[in-house]
Amino acid sequence: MNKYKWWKEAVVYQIYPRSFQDSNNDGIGDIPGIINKLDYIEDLGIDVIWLCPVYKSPNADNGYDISDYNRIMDEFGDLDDIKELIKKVHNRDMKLIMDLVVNHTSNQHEWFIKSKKSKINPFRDYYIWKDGKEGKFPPTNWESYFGGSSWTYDQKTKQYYLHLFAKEQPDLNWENKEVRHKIYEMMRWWLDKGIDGFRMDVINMISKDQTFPDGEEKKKGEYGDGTPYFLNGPKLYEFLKEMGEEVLFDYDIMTVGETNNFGIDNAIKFSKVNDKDLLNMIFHFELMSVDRDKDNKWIEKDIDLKEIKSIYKKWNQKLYNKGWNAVYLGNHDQPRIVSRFGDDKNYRNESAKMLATMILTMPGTPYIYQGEEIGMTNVKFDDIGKYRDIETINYYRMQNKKNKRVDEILKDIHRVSRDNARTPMQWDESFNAGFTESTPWIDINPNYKNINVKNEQNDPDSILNFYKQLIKIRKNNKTLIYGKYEPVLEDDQNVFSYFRKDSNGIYLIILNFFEKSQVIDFSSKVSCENLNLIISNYKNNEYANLLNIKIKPYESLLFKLS
Ligand code: TEU
Ligand code: CA
Repeated sequence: MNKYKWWKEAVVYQIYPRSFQDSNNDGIGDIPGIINKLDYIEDLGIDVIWLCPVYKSPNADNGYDISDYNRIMDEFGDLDDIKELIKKVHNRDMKLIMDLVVNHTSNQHEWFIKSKKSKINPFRDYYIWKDGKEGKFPPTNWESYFGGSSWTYDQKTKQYYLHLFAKEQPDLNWENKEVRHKIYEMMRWWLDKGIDGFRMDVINMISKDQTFPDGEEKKKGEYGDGTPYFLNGPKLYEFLKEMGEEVLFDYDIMTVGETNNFGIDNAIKFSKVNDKDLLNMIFHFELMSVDRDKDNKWIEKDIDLKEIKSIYKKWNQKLYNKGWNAVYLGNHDQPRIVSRFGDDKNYRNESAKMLATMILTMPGTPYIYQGEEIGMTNVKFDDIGKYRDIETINYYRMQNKKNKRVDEILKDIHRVSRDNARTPMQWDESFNAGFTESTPWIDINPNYKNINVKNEQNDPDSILNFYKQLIKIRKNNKTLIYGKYEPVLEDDQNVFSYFRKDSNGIYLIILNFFEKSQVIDFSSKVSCENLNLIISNYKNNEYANLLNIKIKPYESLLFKLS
């Protein structure tokens, strides 16, 4: 039996502070803005808020480049604001977890500023510095996640430093004991302020193969794939075990690792160390490449529902009683889920609810990204000047250099850009969607007059109200949290269906991922005397039995059987 834990029963809401609510009208969301909206979050039924980085940062990558871990970014407020936020979240019986970004810092962090000064200073070894190959090439051919080499040459000391992301995000040298212990100290400092855990940014990248080999070239003469040498590296387990012993094991907290390419065996292995909880759950990325090339996010691929099914089946069955999962479809790095996995034109309401049903009836802790609960969609800015994301802007530049047509580049950006998820939260139909009274740091999605919290609150059949109901249903039916997952109809190309089962009952979930209607006979799959429709995204009559169920476009059905 799965052990009961508060973080398994929690529903998490992710906040991207810059785009949530601007309290002082400078166009940038802030901590007091979040405090103003705590009623809204509580009312939704949320237990845990995950706050994206709010630390001091020059914002090359919107807070994922931290220049001081113990201070708050000026635009977001100060330490008193965060203390107040923690207090007010706790007063509502909710919890707050923060982003832990310790694979890299900002190049403006004092450690890096000192590190750069000379080859022989105590901070030099805090980062990863290397001589060039043959005196003129980067030490390895690894490509950075944001394009280009992952090494940047520094004129002053004539060496290269490693940055797996932007050049403004130098990678810390985790081999250095002093670095590790400074990080542990910082983590304790935050935990002692009362936060309830961490979402650990790219945590499986902290250990690099110290021989620094070249990666396989993607195309002849182009950058190489360094991931075999820094993903799940040789000392990852040792480092995280130490983090557990030095920090995590002393607190009743929640941890979620952001771990691309981790695999199920690692998810299990890292979930417990010395019988204590280490990484409670992880974000695996397998669903994030069902519509795109695994190695190049800009290359589109058709969604095959059978692939989605097999990913869930694999993770749910292998983790059962052995580990725990984080369930998400969207976040601040991904397009909006209704635009990506649903239909944001003809079936926005239905498909957003269908996806919500899936997220909230899966094993694992569900994560809702701000705006998802009102069915916010991707945005199509017609001009690159309107985009803010460093990855998007780099992509535009590089494709432009390769002479790709501007309309083609923009088409890719409309589909894939991280800014799709970063346009401001749409609170109401007033000027700038009630996000700010001045110019927002990034434009509001023009559909805000139609899609906004106020409209959703006023409509009993809204996506928002559907989320609220679903969250209640999940909380009141532990089978949906701890029950065993069993797939049905594995070969169907359009309909996703599964059971959740335990000694308290059986639930049957039916989700149509497409527009095509069909009739399916479930009566041969399970015997059942009483059939109870708990929730659906259509107004349905009662169902007498499981024979020949007609499934409408993007329909979702949650039944309890007895
Ligand atoms: O993301 C890491 C990551 O692997 C991706 O989601 C990445 O942003 C995307 O694939 C790029 O194509 C984390 C943060 O969530 C992201 O916002 C940061 O930019 C990144 O780390 C660096 O800190
Ligand atoms: Ca502000």
